[in-house]
Amino acid sequence: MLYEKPNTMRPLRTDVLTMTPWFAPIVWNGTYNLDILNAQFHQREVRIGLTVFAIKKYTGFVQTFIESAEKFFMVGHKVTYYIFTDQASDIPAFTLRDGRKLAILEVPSYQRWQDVSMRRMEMIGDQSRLRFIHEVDYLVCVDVDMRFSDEVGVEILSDVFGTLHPGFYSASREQFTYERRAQSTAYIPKDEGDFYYAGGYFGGTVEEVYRLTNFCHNAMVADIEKQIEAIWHDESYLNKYFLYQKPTKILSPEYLWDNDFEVPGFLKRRRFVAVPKNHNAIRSRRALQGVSEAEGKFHR
Ligand code: 4GW
Ligand code: MN
Repeated sequence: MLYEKPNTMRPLRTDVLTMTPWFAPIVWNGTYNLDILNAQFHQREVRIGLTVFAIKKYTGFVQTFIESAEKFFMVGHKVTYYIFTDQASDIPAFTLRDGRKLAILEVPSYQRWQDVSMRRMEMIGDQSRLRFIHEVDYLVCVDVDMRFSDEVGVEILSDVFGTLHPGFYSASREQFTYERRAQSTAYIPKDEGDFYYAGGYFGGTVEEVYRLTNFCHNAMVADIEKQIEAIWHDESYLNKYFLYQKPTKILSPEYLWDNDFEVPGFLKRRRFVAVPKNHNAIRSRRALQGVSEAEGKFHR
């Protein structure tokens, strides 16, 4: 394999943070060589599971999601799509590339959308233990109201990874919408926190995803007993987990973007973007100083 020698005296990106203070890479275009990484992951014959939930009306997002993933997600690797749904008959049939499979997991629906969102943690945890551990090496767990619009490959894989929320990559600690009530298990004090991670994109080895989802689900159940629900649901518990169990890799907003946002110069690629949906009255917009209305919108 031929490629340019890394140059000790020349950083590949100087406009963005590419490494956390705990030495976890932050994945930006231009910081890695995909050919080298592909060779490493092919050598290990790595199998990747991609989980999404399509409950109630969200079955309508599945077709675009899968078709775009076939073009851009982990091309050339072994992939299994795991679609959790309450209406298996609404999931269309797909012709997949070689080495790729699709499994439908029938799960209950919840009346409140907050529960639909939060219970993902419990269901991913359960299936990690029962099924995923026997079938794949890594899991990538994402929202379904999205489409892939550029390559997403093995550069994202690591023991446990999170993704910078596109509305908060430049926000201050005080602006992060962590849970601020001390009674909640998701509580994060004003003077703590590294990044604001998105609820809709995390992953890692099956074992690490089990630990993460199990923590978030247990924290949520503990809160239910105290009759409190964290402000941004599963996202709040995920942010609490990552505060003390720091991710080993972090994906830049290239991996989770909303085309309603103005595209900043440092964002060289938009690999996975929100599919526009009606933000109706059910979805309260958060009021946030310093963060634009478009960015607030990202949070229902
Ligand atoms: C408001 O009426 C709703 S419905 C908010 C979320 C709903 C929902 C979410 C749903 O009815 N069915 C469903 O499968 N979901 C799953 O939860 C789906 O995978 C979705 O991507 C994920 C998170 O919800 P969301 O994408 O609407 O959240 P945001 O607006 O933060 O992207
Ligand atoms: Mn979403």
